[in-house]
Amino acid sequence: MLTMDDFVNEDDPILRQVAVEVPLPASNEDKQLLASLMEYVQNSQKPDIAALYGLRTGIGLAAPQVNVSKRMIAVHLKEKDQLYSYALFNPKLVSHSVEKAYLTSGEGCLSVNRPVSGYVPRYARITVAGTDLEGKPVQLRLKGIAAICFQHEIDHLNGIMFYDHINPEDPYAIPENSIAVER
Ligand code: LHY
Ligand code: NI
Repeated sequence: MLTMDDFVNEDDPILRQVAVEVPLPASNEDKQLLASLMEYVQNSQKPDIAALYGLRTGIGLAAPQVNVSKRMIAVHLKEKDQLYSYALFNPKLVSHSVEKAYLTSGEGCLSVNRPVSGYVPRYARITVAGTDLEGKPVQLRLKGIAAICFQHEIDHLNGIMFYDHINPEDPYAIPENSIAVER
């Protein structure tokens, strides 16, 4: 099982690399890693297990964060009684709205051990395609926190950190044509 010891530091150059596609059908090794990304996120949301192993709570995780530069992400979150639980190989943003969205509380990152303030402009609605652990193609239409989380994780596969999107002149400038999303 993954713990914080498996995470790279914020300054690790792997977080700035473009991760490679996972050849499909996925190898057992790649499947195991993707399953462990999901297991981490789920465990991190169980207070007893998180406390026992010192896990920082998260809703999403990408392989480069655990030192593997391959295109895999796991997202596990509940929003308005809907569960979004997806472990995907080669997730791809296939389309997005013109309208943007930002979390009013800003974003954090399991790879960043310091608070970073400011609004992170994201697309309000996205369509993501990828392949699940069983090798089945998946296509998702997302909005709200789920859309924001998927964009944050897919950014990690492209070497992009959430704070790259914050307006350096005015971190709390409301992004143009955007809606506010409460966590
Ligand atoms: N995980 C963050 C987490 O707290 C993702 C996230 C996304 C935070 C959007 C806040 C807003 O679960 C990661 O940093 N994964 O990369
Ligand atoms: Ni992150």
